[in-house]
Amino acid sequence: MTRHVPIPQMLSALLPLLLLAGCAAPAAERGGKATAAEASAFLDRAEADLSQAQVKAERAGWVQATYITYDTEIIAAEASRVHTDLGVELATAARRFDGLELPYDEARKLKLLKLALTLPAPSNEAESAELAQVAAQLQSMYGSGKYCPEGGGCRDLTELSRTMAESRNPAELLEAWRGWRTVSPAMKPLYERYVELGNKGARELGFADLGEMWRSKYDMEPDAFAAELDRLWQQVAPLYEALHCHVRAELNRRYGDEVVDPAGPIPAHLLGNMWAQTWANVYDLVAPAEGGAGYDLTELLRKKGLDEVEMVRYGERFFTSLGFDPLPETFWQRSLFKKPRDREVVCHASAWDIDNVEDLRIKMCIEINAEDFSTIHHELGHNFYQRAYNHQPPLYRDSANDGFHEAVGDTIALSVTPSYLVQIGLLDREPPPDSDLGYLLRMALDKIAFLPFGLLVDQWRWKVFSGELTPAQYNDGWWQLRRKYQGVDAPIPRAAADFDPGAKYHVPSGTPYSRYFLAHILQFQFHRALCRAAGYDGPLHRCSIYGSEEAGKRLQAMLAMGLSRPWPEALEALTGQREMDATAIVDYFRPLLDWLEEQNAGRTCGWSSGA
Ligand code: X8Z
Ligand code: ZN
Repeated sequence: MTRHVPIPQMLSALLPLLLLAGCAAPAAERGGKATAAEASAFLDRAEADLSQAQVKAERAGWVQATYITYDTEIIAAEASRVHTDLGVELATAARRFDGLELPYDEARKLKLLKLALTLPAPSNEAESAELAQVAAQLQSMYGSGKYCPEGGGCRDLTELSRTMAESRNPAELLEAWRGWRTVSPAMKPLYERYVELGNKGARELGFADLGEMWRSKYDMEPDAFAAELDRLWQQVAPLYEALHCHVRAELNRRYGDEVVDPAGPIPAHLLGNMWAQTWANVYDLVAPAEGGAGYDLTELLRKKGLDEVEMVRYGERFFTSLGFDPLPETFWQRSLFKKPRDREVVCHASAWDIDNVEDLRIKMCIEINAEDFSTIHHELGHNFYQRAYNHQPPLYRDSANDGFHEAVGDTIALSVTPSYLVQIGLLDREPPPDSDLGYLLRMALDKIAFLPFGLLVDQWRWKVFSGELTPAQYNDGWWQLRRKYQGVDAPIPRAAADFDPGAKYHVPSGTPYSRYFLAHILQFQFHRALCRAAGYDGPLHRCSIYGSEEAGKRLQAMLAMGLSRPWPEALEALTGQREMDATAIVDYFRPLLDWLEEQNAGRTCGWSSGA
């Protein structure tokens, strides 16, 4: 390898090997067969060095994300480069133990080491530095992006999202939708480079492309993982199609044939969300005529006069009610809860574990509404998971698979039921049983509506990484998938120079997305199992595990495993099942499906994807 390796780093990687061999070069270095003892020493050192580089990259990343400037971007890129280079170095070095009979942990850790990076850099020094810079720049461009119409009055994503959620004026909605998409075309050349260099890095590590590397992280063959996603999607697609049909019909009633084709895809600007990924903000337009949900959580939070920190306290108390320790004082001191007025930050919510032990934080521009109340639980789920596995060796300090990490906080949020809200004093009395339908419909507008979006973001990226979509086809390919899976279309013509995928955080930030699809299946599986552990046997949508130590113990046991065992074992520890299974989400929404089918009788359902 021609790449420069910092001398202290190289020495520290070799030191245990030298010591083990009594100062003679180790067998592998002498051209002999590597030994299990050498593998173990190599891993110890790799874990220590990687952790150190990771902590530095996390700190620099935190500062960049909470204070976007020319300098913080460079500092973060440099720290990330050092961490990535070390990761690539170690993944390559780990190959020398290929084929060696090893104890379980050594074999698993070597495998994890080869898969650990999300964005592997090429071994060429200049290319690695360029990739780190491109990645940091994309992140900044998204975070500081603004729509600035002629005549002044720039609006950022928070403001534009408010319009998307609240306005019922198609022209206003269209402007906000289109406006946010003026930010991303400038990302396109950078993204092309990101794809080229990321692919090169993945190929050097032995993968066909970066997409194959991402699909290889699930304790199964990459093709089997893609098939697994398809299988799960087939289980839930009828539910989505029924919801789509009802929502389209009601939007058509509201906006007319001019705006909503009663038999075609739904225009993407009418669904209450910038990406049409969740639709709960248009609940009032599609709600049952009688027996609505009976309360509005946003209103309750505002009436109570809660501030951002108090919202997070509610989330923490849910976890402590299950037996988890409260968050450390530093969480409250170091987190970012509120959008600063005087500097640019990446507002997209995230949870951090800066030192891989207990320096836990969230970064979120909290708004006082039901959506953010739920997102707070989502983020805290990450933090409680991180703390539960912090006793594991560094390479095991992660979730069983990335879908598990995304599912934990959402699982808890499923327990934020009306009866729970009564228990904690946010709601005066429980709504009558006939409000269940409204409650379920609102949940479906979040959870069911999300599923095809959760699937398609990586379907698009896999095609981009494999070269099936060329840069000239990036945007068209995106909309083909949006039509095919979501039955949603762009409200106005799009051009090849547009880069609509770049208007979604996870594309410029390089965050894999299949994890959220998995999480939306898994959270219902977790919820069902935890409700049973809590001794509950009524309808799943009314179950809250609040205060159940039994459920808490079950959850803690799985979280504490981290990544030490293949995910089916972690799943089994919590649910008794070894397979991801969409029957739980289908069971949860069963009463709604019956109602949707009644509503849809006589309606034309489905859409032509026009691919
Ligand atoms: O990005 C997130 C979290 C942080 S991991 C806020 N989510 C996805 C999104 O916003 O697109 C949660 C659900 C899907
Ligand atoms: Zn998350």
